[in-house]
Amino acid sequence: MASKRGALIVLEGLDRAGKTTQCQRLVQALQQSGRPAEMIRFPDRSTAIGQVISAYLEKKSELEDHTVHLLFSANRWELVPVMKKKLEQGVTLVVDRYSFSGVAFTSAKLGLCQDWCMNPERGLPKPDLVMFLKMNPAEAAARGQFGTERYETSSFQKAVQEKFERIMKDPSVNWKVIDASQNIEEVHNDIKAHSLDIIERTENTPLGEL
Ligand code: T5A
Ligand code: NA
Repeated sequence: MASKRGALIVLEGLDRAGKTTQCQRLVQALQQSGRPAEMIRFPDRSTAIGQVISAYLEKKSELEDHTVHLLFSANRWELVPVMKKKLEQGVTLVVDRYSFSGVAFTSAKLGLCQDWCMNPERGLPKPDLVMFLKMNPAEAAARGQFGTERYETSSFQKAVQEKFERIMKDPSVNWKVIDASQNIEEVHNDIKAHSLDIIERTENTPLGEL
């Protein structure tokens, strides 16, 4: 590779673990230190597919379980050309949820197996680092605005947590567990340290595939 590429950094976790807050803080910190960085979030509710997903999450529409899973996946695939271009240009992408949310949430619904859920994600750009913001589902639920969207019930979040624990056992993905019950600044410092390290270590390596 002629020039240094950006890193693909993903934040995962239960609803209200602080992913969006931390993605924004990380992008800001990277930019302030002179490293080009941008944030992406999934679902990207701005696209045509994203609007279908958003209506489903807001319980304004019903969709069959496999169908909605494939829409979440398609919503990632439609962003791949832009993501690859930015990474090649040296921009680090900080991503708020990715394939792992897709697999954890759908497989937490009864009857849909993890392998089936992972298949449409195969071939997507592979994150250089996935940080799991770990916290107790009950504590997460106590944070602001919990309980309005489709998956925001404590029993479902507990099932999602168990799925994430299984997904994190995959040694082909670079997982780091972050204690998300700390205050915003402490969580940020942990995330920033891991991110600076991975940006340096991946800048001369090729981007992988899931
Ligand atoms: N989904 C998603 C699928 O089923 N399949 C998929 O493929 C994908 C990608 C939408 C839903 O879609 C599902 C998963 C979700 O159920 P979303 O749009 O990301 O996902 O959900 P949001 O509602 O936007 O965000 P979350 O609920 O996930 O919250 P965050 O981003 O984890 O938390 P954040 O940063 O917004 O913080 C929540 C509150 O906590 C406070 C914040 O100020 C805020 O009020 N807070 C803290 N308070 C104390 N201490 C800290 N350390 C704090 N950090 C944040
Ligand atoms: Na969020």
